[in-house]
Amino acid sequence: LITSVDHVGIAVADLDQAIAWYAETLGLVATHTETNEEQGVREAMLSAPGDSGAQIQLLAPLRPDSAIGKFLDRNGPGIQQLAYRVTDIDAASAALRNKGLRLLYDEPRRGTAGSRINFVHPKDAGGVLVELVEPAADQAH
Ligand code: CMX
Repeated sequence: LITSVDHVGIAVADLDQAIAWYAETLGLVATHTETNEEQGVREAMLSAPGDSGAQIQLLAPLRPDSAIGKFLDRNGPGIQQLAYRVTDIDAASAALRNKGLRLLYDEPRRGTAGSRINFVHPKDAGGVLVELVEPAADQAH
């Protein structure tokens, strides 16, 4: 059901500072930025120039009581999630539920660039917050 690693999500306090650090230090380019009110984040997707593989997602909180706000409070900046790409998130969610894993949402919600997302609770996935991403039809590659 999983086709690839889609992205690794990193919590940051200041999105613009982090984008600049990744560009100047590692040469990664921000290909997409957006605000997701429901998730309480401002986010950016970064890639190495010309690379169509897994991306780095920088996540900055819109509010202190958001998932990223709480993560920063507890841990400081760092890796917050690992996201796997799936072709059918409804089937993937059902398969994992059948194995006894807790999915955080009853139904997928809206993620980056119109994708559909859900999460496996980190306590059911070896301490890793696992995101499932079904890209929007026009974004799949
Ligand atoms: N990675 C690994 N473990 C984590 C974690 C993370 N990101 N976040 C919390 N935990 C651990 C905590 O350390 C804690 O462990 P202990 O009990 O051993 O101390 C436990 O999980 C807490 O679990 P909880 O009380 O059920 O939940 P929290 O209030 O800490 O929230 C979570 C955690 C995953 C439910 C919440 O962050 C969430 O709903 N995440 C999904 C949404 C999200 O992350 N959105 C931002 C990204 C948006 C996007 O990708 O587009």
